[in-house]
Order: sequence, then structure tokens, then C-alpha cells
Amino acid sequence: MEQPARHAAAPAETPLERAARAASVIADRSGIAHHDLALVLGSGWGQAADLIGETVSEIPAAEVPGFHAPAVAGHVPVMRSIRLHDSQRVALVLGSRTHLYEGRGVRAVAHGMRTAAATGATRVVLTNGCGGLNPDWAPGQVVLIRDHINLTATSPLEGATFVDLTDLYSQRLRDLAHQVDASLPEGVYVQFPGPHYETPAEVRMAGIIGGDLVGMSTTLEAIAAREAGMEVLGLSLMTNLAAGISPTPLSHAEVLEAGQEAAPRIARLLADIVARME
Ligand code: 8IG
Repeated sequence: MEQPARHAAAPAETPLERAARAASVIADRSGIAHHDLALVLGSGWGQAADLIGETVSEIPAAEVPGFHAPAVAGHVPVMRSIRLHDSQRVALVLGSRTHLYEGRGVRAVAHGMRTAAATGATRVVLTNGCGGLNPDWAPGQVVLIRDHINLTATSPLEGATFVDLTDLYSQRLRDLAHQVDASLPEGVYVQFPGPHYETPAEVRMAGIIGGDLVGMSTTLEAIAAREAGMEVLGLSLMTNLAAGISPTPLSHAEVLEAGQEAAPRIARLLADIVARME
């Protein structure tokens, strides 16, 4: 009798298996078997977690399979389960994300969305800090993402997965955000790979092809969220005019200052929007 193939590689874990494993760790650690919605808090948005409800559980991100401590200073390395005010609904709040520029690959970028869906979430709010092309917008402006242009030259989907992205950024959820603040402008978010900011020529190109905002996140997550069957709302905090739009070079200090100034106001806005998300 031949020996079994002791040297055969273990079958690789698929992205869905890894997400299911992460979701079961979250369920065990939080005691919450089912989450209803998910939020990703990008640059500037961290304070919202305290306003949307009562935190029932906090888990260091690095202790959940497939998640890592954040690469960006100021992002919060925990995921929280938050019971919304006056509601039985529970939100999974990811205080940080994996960016494509970290070099962990696109599976790592999409993992948060696949995990959120595996915990039961059917809607996700993706937030970010970004640069803006519209000279009428001042730093601190919140913009609803109406659509995106993915300039990363990659997709979070693998194989013959032909997912429709018409209305990727849900009209229903944008309408609901407008009920909270009718003055919120909408824009097209252009994701560059980063981590460098754009050149002025790249920013001009982004405008010519229809972009209003430039950033380094969100589009790959939105696509993965849609594949996983979630409804997506995208909210951008414009912290700076994009390179070449502003007469002065981009300053990280200015970006941080705009974020800090905006933080309490946008936290309130996000909490009010989430409260309406049935
Ligand atoms: I905050 O101007 C922030 N993130 N790509 N460009 C890109 N990402 C950003 C920017 C910006 N500002």
C-alpha cells in the first residue's frame, strides 16, 4: 500500500473560506451572531464610531484572520460591534482598512468586505479622506460618491465573475444621505494606486476622464462589496485640493488639520445617516 501524498500542498484557503473563518472569530469574540451593516472608517472619520450607538465588543484587528494592524497613523486598529441607538441592529465598524499600496495584494484589500458580508451585513458605508478637483470645494467638504473610476489596473474579483456595477453606489442610500443633508454634493471618485500623491498632469487627466475626487482606496472594496451582495454608500472627506489645483504643494500637515477640524461635524453626519439605514 502506498503512503498517502504526505508532501502534497494543503489546499489553499479561498478568499470566501478566509472570510468565513474571520466572521466566525468575530461572532465568537463579540457574542454577536449576526451583523446588519458595516462601516469602514477612513481618514478623518474615526470619531463617528462613538456617536452611532453602544459598543458591545472591540476586537484588535490583528487578532482576526486576514486582518492586520493598520499602515496609516491615525487609523484605529480595532473592529467594533456597535448596537445602533434605538434599534436592534448591529454594525460592524472597521476602524482601518488594508490599502493596495501596502503590497498585501488585492485579496487583502477585499477581505474586510467579504468578512462583513459573512457576518450578515447587507449594507456597507465606505468612507475615506481624499483630494478634490472642484475649486469650489474647500477642505473639509464631504462629497457623496456617485460613481468611480478604478485606475489601479486590478480587480478584487477572480475568475469569470462578471459583476454589474451600474448603480454601484446605491441611489437609495444616496437619497437617504440627502435627507440628512440636502446640500451634500456628489462626485466621481478616482482611485490611484498610491502611495504617492498624483502629479498635476495626472490630476488634470482625472478631471478630463470625469473625476471629481482622487484617492487611494474605496473602489476595490466597493466592487468586492457588490460581488458579496451588499448595498454600498460611499462618503469622501475632501481634505485637500488635488495637486496642481491648489496653488501650493500638498502638505500632510494641512491634510491632518482639515481632517481634525472636520471630524466632529462629519462624525455627526455619518451617525445621522446610519440611523436612517433600515
Ligand atoms: I487625505 O490628493 C488624501 N488622500 N490619491 N490624492 C490621493 N489620495 C489622497 C489625497 C490626494 N488626499
